[in-house]
Amino acid sequence: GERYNPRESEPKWQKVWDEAKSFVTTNDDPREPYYVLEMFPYPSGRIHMGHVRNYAMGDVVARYHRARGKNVLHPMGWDAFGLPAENAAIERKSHPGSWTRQNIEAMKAQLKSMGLSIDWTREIATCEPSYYQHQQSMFIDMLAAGLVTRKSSKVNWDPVDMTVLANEQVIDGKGWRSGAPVEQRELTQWFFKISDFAEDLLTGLDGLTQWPEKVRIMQRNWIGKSEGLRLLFALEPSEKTDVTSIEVFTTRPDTIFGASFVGLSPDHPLTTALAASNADLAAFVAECHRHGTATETLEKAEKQGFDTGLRVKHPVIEGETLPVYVANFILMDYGTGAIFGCPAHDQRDLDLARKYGLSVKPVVLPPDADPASFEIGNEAYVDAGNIFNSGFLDGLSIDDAKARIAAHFEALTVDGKPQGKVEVNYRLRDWGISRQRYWGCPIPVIHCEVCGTIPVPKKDLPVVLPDDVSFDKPGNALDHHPTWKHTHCPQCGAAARRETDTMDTFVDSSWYFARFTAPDAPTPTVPEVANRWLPVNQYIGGVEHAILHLLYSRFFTRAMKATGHVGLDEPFQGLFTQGMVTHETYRSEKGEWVPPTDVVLDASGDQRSARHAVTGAPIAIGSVEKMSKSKKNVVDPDEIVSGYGADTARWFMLSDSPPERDVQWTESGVEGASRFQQRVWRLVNETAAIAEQSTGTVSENDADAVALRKIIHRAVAGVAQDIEGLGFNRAVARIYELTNALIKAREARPSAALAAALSEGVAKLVQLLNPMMPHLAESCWEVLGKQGLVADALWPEVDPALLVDDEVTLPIQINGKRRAEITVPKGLPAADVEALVLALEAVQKALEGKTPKKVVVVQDRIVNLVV
Ligand code: ANZ
Ligand code: ZN
Repeated sequence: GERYNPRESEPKWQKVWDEAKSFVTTNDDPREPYYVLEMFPYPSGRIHMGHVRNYAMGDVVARYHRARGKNVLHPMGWDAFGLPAENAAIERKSHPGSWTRQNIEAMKAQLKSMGLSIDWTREIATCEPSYYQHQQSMFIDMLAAGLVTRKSSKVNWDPVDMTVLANEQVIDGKGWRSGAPVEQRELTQWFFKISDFAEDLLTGLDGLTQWPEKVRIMQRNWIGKSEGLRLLFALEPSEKTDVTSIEVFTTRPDTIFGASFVGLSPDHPLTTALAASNADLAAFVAECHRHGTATETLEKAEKQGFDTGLRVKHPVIEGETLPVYVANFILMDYGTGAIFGCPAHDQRDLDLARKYGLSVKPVVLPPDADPASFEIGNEAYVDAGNIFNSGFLDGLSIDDAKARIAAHFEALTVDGKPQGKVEVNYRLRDWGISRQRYWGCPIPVIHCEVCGTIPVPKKDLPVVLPDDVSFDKPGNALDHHPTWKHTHCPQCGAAARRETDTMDTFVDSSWYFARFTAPDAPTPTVPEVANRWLPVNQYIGGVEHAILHLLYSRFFTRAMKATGHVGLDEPFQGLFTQGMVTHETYRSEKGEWVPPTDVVLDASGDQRSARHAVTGAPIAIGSVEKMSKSKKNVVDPDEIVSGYGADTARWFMLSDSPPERDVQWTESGVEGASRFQQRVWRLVNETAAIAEQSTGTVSENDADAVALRKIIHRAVAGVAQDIEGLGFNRAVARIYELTNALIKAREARPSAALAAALSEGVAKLVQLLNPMMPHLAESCWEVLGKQGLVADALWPEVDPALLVDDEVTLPIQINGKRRAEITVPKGLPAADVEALVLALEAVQKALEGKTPKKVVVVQDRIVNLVV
């Protein structure tokens, strides 16, 4: 017969689905709703293999639940604001909008060529006013609800991109895009008060049982709840300051007897006051500011301190005093911006102590350590143990000592205030959303000299980005625009200035899943509609979004609830994070990276070698790495789709590894997938011919037919179970098995009964394949002469009787020794089993003509003969 031709068939079916509106979802459909969503892409220009994997998985889930009779919502959109568009505009002297919209068109065509079951009528792009006007409207609601503030804060400033960076955008002290060393600046910024929700976001994690545990742990750590003590240290009188005490925050008050210094943040008010009359200290503080504020940066930077000359009284050791240092690793916006240092049990404190010769006194004794000889080297001891060297705390566990010392300080006073106060702290900071860039959602406020900061009235929304911008000068093109920012105060009418900051693009992606439920509504959401669809039943995306995007979305959903836009807290019921797509790397003799398309692989035995496709020059095969432009080990989805077809690419992506792990793209793997496609095609065509001739029905008595039907029904049940558990590779393995069994049955020149089972099996195979290779499945469905589209067919019914094992194999023992076995129907009466056993050749031989004294049949378990 003819080979299957995906190049012809795939566009044909895509057109059929399109015209039939097969995947258009309505909100008033009475069927049970099911919402599956893949993280929407940034329109960078082209889709990559990571997208193919992500969307192939989502499409399997969508098509499967559709076959299960659900009303499936499976939308797609574009995370379309952001810096790369501006950078591209600068490079190409074009406009970020036209660059972005062109990319969207190109990528949409690519996605369409994958045959995804997406409702394109719901497409949204976050850069369009039709989307961001609602974001502006919700910003105004959130401002009114007290969920937004404006405050001056230290920010990470990227001196090349001329913008503020979020902490996460600072990698090793450098801007994530520019690579320039990040500086600190003080700016007035807009913030979402995510920290108000710290406890709720933390406890909410307990309910997210369909999320990967590792993601929940990352979120927990990010929120960073710690219970500790605020503790006052009385200052020794000094002419340098009038201040009489320093308040620190500690989570380890049990180590107080090991304290050897008090540390202040470079931004602590006392530091600032002292620096005013101390040039060396002022220089030290300035040096600290030359580095970013990201926690990660501070952890890695060398610990530096400055001795202020001030001393505090040791709070538990009579007559002792401790020096007060300013230290670069102490943050002003955590705790109180001041600490006490216990070098023996904190690495940062130890680094500082070793550098400046401060005392290191251990107070926690590791289990089994000798108190007389235990010493700290260059590593702080941070694990469990009992307290020693600590007066009235000696012998207590860490937890008991914490409680004991907290009670001790709570009962004392310094400056007339309690010396200690138990306190809960969160590492989570408010979300700074101001960006000094053009290509983002304008923050809808107006600054009036008389009235202050006034929200833009909703009737004046959207605040649209001006199109006529120039990027000649670095910085914010909105700010440089000749007229845009000049406006009038909505309250008093005086000349006023528009806010020129735009929102962090993470805001755009914090609610798009809700907008998809009513993408054309005149309000941000239609709450009844949103509440019916949400939470997203299954969200699928990269683990790189495990913290920020997911945390921001969880916050935003709560904020939308508080402002009446949705009625729930958690946006994503099920979360799945897929692994990456990797490929071998290749290098020329000169050490340059060579793309896979230029490489010919040879194999002789176990030895693999490679040469250049054109020049024949030898090429070294390198390690397997995540596909990346820098290593040139990328495979272009377009080439695969035009060469092998979308189904082959999808199948390979799903088949080769568990979906949470990395998958290695190989030529041979893709070829295997392509061959499988042809095998299925041949089987279906051959079976269609047999089915036409065969008039037989499945007979209960045809053992081969019953056996085949069992295989078929188990595959149907198993594939369903695997897809529901997102075990796509296991589902694929089952489909391979079923295909092999069907091919074997066909080659056996089947009886009429077997032929009927075979044609049942082939039809079901096509339905199992449909979520993964939907184009092939439609073509097969057509060959089989089935009504309608397989995309609309309901998932095949499983006959439960065919799932139970109805035969058992019993071991046969003669005088306690295993001699044979027998397979019998389950529950066969003992007398029948005995007769069958005695008739067995192996048993007769072993009995040597004797008659057994006793035959014991344990039903469905074992047969014992005593001779
Ligand atoms: C004394 C001590 C002894 C500490 C010891 C630790 C170990 P978590 O648990 O993450 O909340 N700290 C407090 N405020 C700080 C700030 N603004 N910047 C930098 N470090 C600060 O961390 C709390 C601990 O980090 C606190 O407990 C304090 O050091 C330090 F053996 O106090 B600890
Ligand atoms: Zn005004």
